[in-house]
Amino acid sequence: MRKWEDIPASEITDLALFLRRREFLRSAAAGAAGLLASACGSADPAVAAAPARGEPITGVRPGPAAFGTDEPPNRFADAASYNNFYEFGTDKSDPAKYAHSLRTKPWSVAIEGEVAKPGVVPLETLLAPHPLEERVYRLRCVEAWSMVVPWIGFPLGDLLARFEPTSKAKYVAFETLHDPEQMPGQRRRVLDWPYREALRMDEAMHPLTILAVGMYGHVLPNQNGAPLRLVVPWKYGFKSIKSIVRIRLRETQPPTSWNASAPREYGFLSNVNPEVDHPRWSQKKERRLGEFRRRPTLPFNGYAEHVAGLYAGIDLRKHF
Ligand SMILES: Nc1nc2c(c(=O)[nH]1)N[C@H]1C(S)=C(S)[C@@H](COP(=O)(O)O)O[C@H]1N2
Ligand SMILES: [Mo]
Repeated sequence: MRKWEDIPASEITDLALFLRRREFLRSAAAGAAGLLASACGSADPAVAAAPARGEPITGVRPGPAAFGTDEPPNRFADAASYNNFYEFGTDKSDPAKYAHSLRTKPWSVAIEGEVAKPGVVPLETLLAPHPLEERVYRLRCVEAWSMVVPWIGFPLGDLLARFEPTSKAKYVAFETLHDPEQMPGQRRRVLDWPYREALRMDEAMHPLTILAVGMYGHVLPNQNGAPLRLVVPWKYGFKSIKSIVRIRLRETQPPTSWNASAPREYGFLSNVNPEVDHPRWSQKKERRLGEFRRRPTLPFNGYAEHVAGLYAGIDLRKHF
């Protein structure tokens, strides 16, 4: 057997992570047991239990082979317990603890603005015509961590086409639910609620852009944006808006939450770009969840062959 001091540092860090994970799982299990044992009393509902999976989704077909990746997906438990969802708090562990207060049934989405057929549509009706696909995408957060997730969803463009965008539709704006009762983080004005995001029409119609309803074969956990979220894999994670209740097609560029709150730090396009630093940190490298070694960040998060053409002739340092 190898002696402890012969193990290279890189393996020790992985081992340390592994052991800490074991410890975490054990305390989570103990927490869950405690919750059962004391029907009422001191049990802390915010105990970080292992994240639960939603209902299984069946009949999902694989997405286009060209968009696939050989990289192994992150663990479900990591993707569902390290989240940005400020409506439930600003800590990465807050959404998994608190997002249970979001009621995702019933759910409707308003489709409005520059469309021939606007309407407020129940989620079931909205989803009905769209075959679900699995799309294994990298998502790169602006805070320099990344993950690989098998999403279940369908192209946003297919949905928009049904509502018949007018010739004036140049942008698509999205809004998250605004309800401080269900989303306690909205009681603090860390952002100007509701959370808003937007895409140019050509970005929205691009086949890489999807609306997701599930991940890892199951309905999305609330903390990952149930029941309906955007996934735009070549842009920084904050463009992938969660728990969408409104989609508005517009002629002019819509305001977006992060751009409005810190325009020097977050541009409208927000394409993943290792050459353009965030004013407070570099964007050259990223850390995949569950790993310690940092890896280089790729232009357009590795999707350049599919989307670089959308930005031909645009100065991407100026339009970051
Ligand atoms: N409504 C809403 N959507 C949001 C956010 C948020 O705070 N509120 N955070 C964004 C950010 S910064 C990231 S990195 C991704 C994280 O998605 P994930 O938790 O599924 O990994 O969600 C994005 N969508
Ligand atoms: Mo992010």
